[in-house]
Amino acid sequence: MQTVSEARLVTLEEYIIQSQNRFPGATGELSQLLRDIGLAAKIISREVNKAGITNILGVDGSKNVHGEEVKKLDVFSDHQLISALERSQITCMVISEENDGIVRLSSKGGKYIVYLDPLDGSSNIDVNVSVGSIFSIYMREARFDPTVKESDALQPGIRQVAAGYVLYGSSTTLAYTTGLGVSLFTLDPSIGEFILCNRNIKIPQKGTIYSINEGSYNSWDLGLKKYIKYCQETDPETGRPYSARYIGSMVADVHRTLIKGGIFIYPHSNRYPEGKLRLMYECNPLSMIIEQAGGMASNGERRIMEIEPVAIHQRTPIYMGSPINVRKVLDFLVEYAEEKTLA
Ligand code: P6P
Repeated sequence: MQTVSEARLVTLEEYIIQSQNRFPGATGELSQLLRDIGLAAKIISREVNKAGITNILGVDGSKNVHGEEVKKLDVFSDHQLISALERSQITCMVISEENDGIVRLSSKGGKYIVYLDPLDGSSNIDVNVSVGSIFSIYMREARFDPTVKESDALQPGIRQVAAGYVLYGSSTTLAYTTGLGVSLFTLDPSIGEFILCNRNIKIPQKGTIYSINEGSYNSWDLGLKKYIKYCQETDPETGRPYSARYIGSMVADVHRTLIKGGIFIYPHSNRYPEGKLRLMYECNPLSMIIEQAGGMASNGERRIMEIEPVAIHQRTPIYMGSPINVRKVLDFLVEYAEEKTLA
C-alpha cells in the first residue's frame, strides 16, 4: 500500500515528460535537453559535496575569460554540462563563463543554444558556502545555416525558451521554467533523483530582506544609498527595519529572494562600471525565473530581459526580487537621478 507521500512522488524526468505532453506538437528535444542538464547536475552535486575529500578544491592554475582564477570544480562542472549537451546532439553551441568564445558542438544542425555559468559563486567553494549552476536556453534562429555564429547567440532574454539553476547547498535544489511558471525540485541522494517539491512557486509580493555587498557603498548612486537607508528605517508594516542578507553566491541569494521575498542588488560601481554580473548567463536566466514567479528584474532603467546584447560576456547592473521592493528602489533611483554622486 503506497503512503500518501509516495503517491505524490514525481521525479524531474517524469515531470518533464508530463509537461511535454501538454504540447502535442512537442518533439521532445527540449525535454531531452533539460534531462541532460539534470543528469550533469547530479554528477556536479556529488563532486561539490565531497570536494574536500577528493582534493578537487583549489586552483588549477588557469584563469577564465575575466582573468579570475579558475577552481577545479569550475572546470569539472563546465566539462560535465558541455559533455551532457554534446551527447544529445540537439545543441549547436554553448557559451560558458569558463570559455572565452563560443563552444561549437558536433551537432551543427542542433536547434538550441545554451548559455552556462557552470559553477557560479566559485570563490566560495573553499569555504563551504553554497554555489550553483545557471543555464539559459535559446532557439537558434538561422537553424539550417551550417555556420554556427556568435551572432546567433546574441538574443534578448525575452527570447529564452527555458532557464534555470541548480543550487548546491544544504540540499541540492533545481529550479527551472519554460515560460509556464517555475518548478522546484530537491535531489534525493538515496535514489539519485530530483523530486518535485513545488509545481508553480510564486515570490512574495513584498519582502523585508535586502541583499547587496555594502562594501561598495561609497561608489553607489545617491538614489541607491537613500534606498538602503530606507530599508534600515522601521518598516510601518512590520514595525522593524529590513534584514540584510548577502551570501556572495548569486544563485543562493536569488533562491532565498525567490522563497522569502525581498530584493537582490548588484549595482554598477567604480570597480564595475557596467555592473559585475553577466547578462546572458547570470542575469537573464535568473530574471526569467523571478519574473515567472511574479517578480521583477531591472538594470535600474529597463527590464533586464529586454536588453539587446552586444557581447556574449557583457555585464549589467541588476535589481531583482519582489515587485513591491523593486519598484521602490527604482523610484529612489529616479527621484535622485540628477544628484548621482552627491552625499
Ligand atoms: P562580490 C560570485 O563570484 C559572483 O559572480 C556572484 O555569484 C555573486 O553574486 C557576486 O559575484 C559576488 O560579488 O563583489 O560581492 O564578491
